Amino acid sequence: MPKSETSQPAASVRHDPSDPIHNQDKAHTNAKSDDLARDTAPRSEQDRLTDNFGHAISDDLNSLKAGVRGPTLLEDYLLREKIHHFDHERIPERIVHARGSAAHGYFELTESLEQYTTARVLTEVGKQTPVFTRFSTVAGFRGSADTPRDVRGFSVRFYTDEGNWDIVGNNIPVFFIQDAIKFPDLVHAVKPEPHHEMPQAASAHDTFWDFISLTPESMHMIMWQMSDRTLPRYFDTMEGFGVHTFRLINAQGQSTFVKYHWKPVNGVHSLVWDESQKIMGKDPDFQRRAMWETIDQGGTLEWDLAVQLFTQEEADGWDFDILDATKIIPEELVPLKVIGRMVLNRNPDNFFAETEQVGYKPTNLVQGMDFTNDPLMQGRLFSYLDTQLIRLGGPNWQHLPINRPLNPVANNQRDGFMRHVINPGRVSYHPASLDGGSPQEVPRDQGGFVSYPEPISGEKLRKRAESFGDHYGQARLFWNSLEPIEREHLCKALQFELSKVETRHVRVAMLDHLEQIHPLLASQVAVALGEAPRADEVVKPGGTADCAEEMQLLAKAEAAPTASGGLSKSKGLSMEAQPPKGIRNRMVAILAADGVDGAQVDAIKQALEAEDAKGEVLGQHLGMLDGGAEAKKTISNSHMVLFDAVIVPGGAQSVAALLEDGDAHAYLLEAYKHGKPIAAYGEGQQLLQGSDLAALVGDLSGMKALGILSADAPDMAEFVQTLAQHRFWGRPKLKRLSN
Ligand code: HDE
Repeated sequence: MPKSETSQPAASVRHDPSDPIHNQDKAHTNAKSDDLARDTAPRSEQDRLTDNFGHAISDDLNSLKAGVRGPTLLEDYLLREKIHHFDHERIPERIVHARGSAAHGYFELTESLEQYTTARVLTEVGKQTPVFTRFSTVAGFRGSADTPRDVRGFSVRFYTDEGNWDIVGNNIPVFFIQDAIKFPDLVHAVKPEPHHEMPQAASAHDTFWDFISLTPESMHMIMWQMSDRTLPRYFDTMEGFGVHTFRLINAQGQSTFVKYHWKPVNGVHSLVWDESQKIMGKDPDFQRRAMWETIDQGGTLEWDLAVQLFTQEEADGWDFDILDATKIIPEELVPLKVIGRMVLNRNPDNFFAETEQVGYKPTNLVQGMDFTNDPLMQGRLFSYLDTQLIRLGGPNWQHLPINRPLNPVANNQRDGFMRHVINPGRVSYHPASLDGGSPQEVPRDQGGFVSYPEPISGEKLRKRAESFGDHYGQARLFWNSLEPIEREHLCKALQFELSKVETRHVRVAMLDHLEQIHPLLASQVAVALGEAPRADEVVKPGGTADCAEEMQLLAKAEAAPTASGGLSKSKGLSMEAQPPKGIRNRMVAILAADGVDGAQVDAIKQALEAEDAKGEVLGQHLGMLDGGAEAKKTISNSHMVLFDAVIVPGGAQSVAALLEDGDAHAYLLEAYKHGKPIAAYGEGQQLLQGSDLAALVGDLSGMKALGILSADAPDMAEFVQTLAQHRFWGRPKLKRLSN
């Protein structure tokens, strides 16, 4: 009889000390991790299994029955309690940004903003403020993949001494709409279509583009969305933006406007579309896993916080409105000032309790800060509080450990579902003289929050300001600022997305908008859709169409920006134009089989680790390979798209086996196609020379400038420098390999 059918109690299972999940580096504690520890259940000390009221359980594997083969008894309260809990373990997922991952860390201020604000988090240089930061996609469900073409959420909560401060931002500095009243429509349009709930986590469908084609204010955002910005490689290779204009208030009560920017220390890098799509199948948790493993192995993810500070007088001189969230403020008008660094260094202990239950809200500001009248932001001020009522089940969601602030909460609010705090005494109102009369209001000079007394008057109306009226000017500024390869990718993204739209008039309406940005761009998209070109010159798509030719054409397409402070292009918008910043947290595939040169593999791995990058041996089988390298992944259970580069080390027997292994050949083909560095050392060069790739491209030995390295022994300095460049776009196209 199987053991589970006996009435024997289960053997007590202690946690396995070699289990990596339980051995996370918990060295990175801070005030918030100590606070969370108050509610974190001890792991190994509690051996006795109990129900939720503390009664010890003798058998958790068999329900209470009338006879060993008889019906289950209603009396079985243990069965009912367990299933009751299980039945209610799901909460509604976020209506947007459902798919997300988060980590703990700290923010350290390096430059005081004392001249501009009294907020201590922005004035106490050297102080480390605990943070909890969540990255998300927007459209997909909670179980969707990490890498669709989508805007990414970038939410940072600072647990400051003066209460929580949340910057609930995105990885794109502008938004689709100018007014919050359009948000439900935007989200309904992009989400899976309501009749058949397709497609998942994708904007390439009719309802999205129908809405967009009727919403010209979205054109600037559309350019960002169709660029490689919506395909970040890792979380720590994407920027973050507060998007709206906020206020800082100094000790004299003066207001300065501020925009927030997160700049990744590792630089800004993206996937290519073919790679993104493959990753969704090969490892839908790709970015989540990369963050988890980096931190679990003692690494960090880091961003600098930069601000743009400006006055009302400066804003009055610009040809766009600082309250319009579809506009950036070009760095040439207001330079970025780096004021501190965020370091993420600790994984959550429990995904649900922390990442799922965190409720960010833009109204979490501390004294010395305030909002502006941006009509998009004004709607958000209501929405985030409202949404938690249903999602987290009532007005006491602030009590949840991940949501409560570090400083004490004291007020006379009481009751409601799931009240966790026991408030003694008879006073539940304010003002009160009973029970000592506390808590008392706090004057501004002692840290009480006071709104900036901006004079306001006006007629009550539903109208958009004329200063919000330019919808194409900054779209052109963005286009002009891109490098040719980025323009080519943007054009290809539009061709892909709009070719998925089944309704012709929607496709044509979008071409009309694109024409306003640049006729050459509109033309290249038009011909892919089978429509008449919008310019004289055009590169026809098709089996032999050469992207390089299309790229050359698009490179010539200079537009005439407006609403851009007189600039024709702006720095900081192109990712390609930014200089490489090293290889930290990059992952390199090392292809190996039995007989690999283990000493060479060790040297390669050590050289990568010295730069905080990682070499992963992919064997033909798991475990120790003859020759002395350990494979923790295999060539067939992994894929090139999950790595940033590939190395074939020496070892005659290993290389002979790889030459016979079609999957190994596929790594080289994929790396080549996606512009990633390829290196072969010693006998490894034979794989390169005899590969399917060489059969298609020809001799690969003289292609160092295109990121293909080969040598008798590894030159790791050269490899590191090559990897730092990420992609080599100029490689001849593989005309005989389809995407
Ligand atoms: Fe959000 N947004 N949003 N949003 N948003 C939510 O709040 C909303 C907007 C952003 O990691 C929801 O707690 C409205 C802009 C992020 O938990 C909801 C409007 C920006 C996250 C909501 C916007 C964002 C959200 C859903 C138009 C960039 C994930 C769950 C006025 C600056 C937060 C939740 C997390 C989440 C409403 C527009 C960023 C429904 C009404 C603009 C990063 O309240």
